[in-house]
Amino acid sequence: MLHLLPWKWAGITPVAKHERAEDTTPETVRISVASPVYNEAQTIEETVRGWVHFFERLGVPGEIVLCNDGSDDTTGDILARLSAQFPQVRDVGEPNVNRGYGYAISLAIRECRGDYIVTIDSDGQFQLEDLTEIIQALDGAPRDGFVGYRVRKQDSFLRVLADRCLNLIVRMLFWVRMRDTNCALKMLRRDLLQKLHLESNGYPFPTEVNIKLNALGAKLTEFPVQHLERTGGQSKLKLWRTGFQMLWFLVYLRMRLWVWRKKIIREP
Ligand SMILES: Nc1nc2c(ncn2[C@@H]2O[C@H](COP(=O)(O)OP(=O)(O)OP(=O)(O)O)[C@@H](O)[C@H]2O)c(=O)[nH]1
Ligand SMILES: [Mg+2]
Repeated sequence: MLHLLPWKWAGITPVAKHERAEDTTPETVRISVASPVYNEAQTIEETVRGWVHFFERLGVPGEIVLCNDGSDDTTGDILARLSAQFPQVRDVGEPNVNRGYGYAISLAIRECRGDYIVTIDSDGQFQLEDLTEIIQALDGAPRDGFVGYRVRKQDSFLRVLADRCLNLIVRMLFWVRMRDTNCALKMLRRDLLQKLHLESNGYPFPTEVNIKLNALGAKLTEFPVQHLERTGGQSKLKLWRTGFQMLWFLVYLRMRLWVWRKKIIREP
């Protein structure tokens, strides 16, 4: 029955699992940041430098894995310069193809080597500082992960409304008790996240992660996140297109989880 659904509408292209490049600094990397980047020339330098300084200030080893897929501004050049300056910064994207938000962040996640992976947007609307206390207390309280909820989403009325409706639909359809089911900022155990079968190549990606972790019974803690206004560049999210894709994806996921619970497929 799953084959009857038009996959294209739901934006599904799972990233193939593959052998990663040789791991040269395995035990020094504790936290990896995985982030998608697309046409962010106006803000990316400040954002990445901010992340590098965040780890320096905290005294925690960290790496920053970015995936720039097909930007047609100077984002690629800026990332090349930053990677040359900071060995802990890498761009793992394919420069000539644009495959979408979810596909890009999946590629970045696949290349991470830290104990925990932080997923975050690269447009400067989220800050790693919201994770400070969690990271400082990590050894004392091992959890499967931490998922953010935006205290106040800085967006137009229509987008905030659409986000609230989505939240409600996800909570009802999937019995997810989280406050904000589509928040991009999370910190999850690497082994857990890299094993997850993730399929969305678009904006439903953060919701997919939350729904699948919830279905697997992961021990997650919610934390408050400040959502800032964009200071440069443009949003790539097209509300109607994304909304339509999201709804199709949720229909697909509902069916997939049902089939998984019946033990017809092995992973959610
Ligand atoms: N690699 C890659 N990154 C993307 C793509 N689309 C968006 N991004 C990145 O994903 C992040 C979120 O994109 P935005 O367009 O800001 O979307 P949003 O934050 O959900 O929506 P707004 O609240 O309107 O800003 C940004 O850091 C973008 O650079 C894509 O197709 N490929
Ligand atoms: Mg944004």
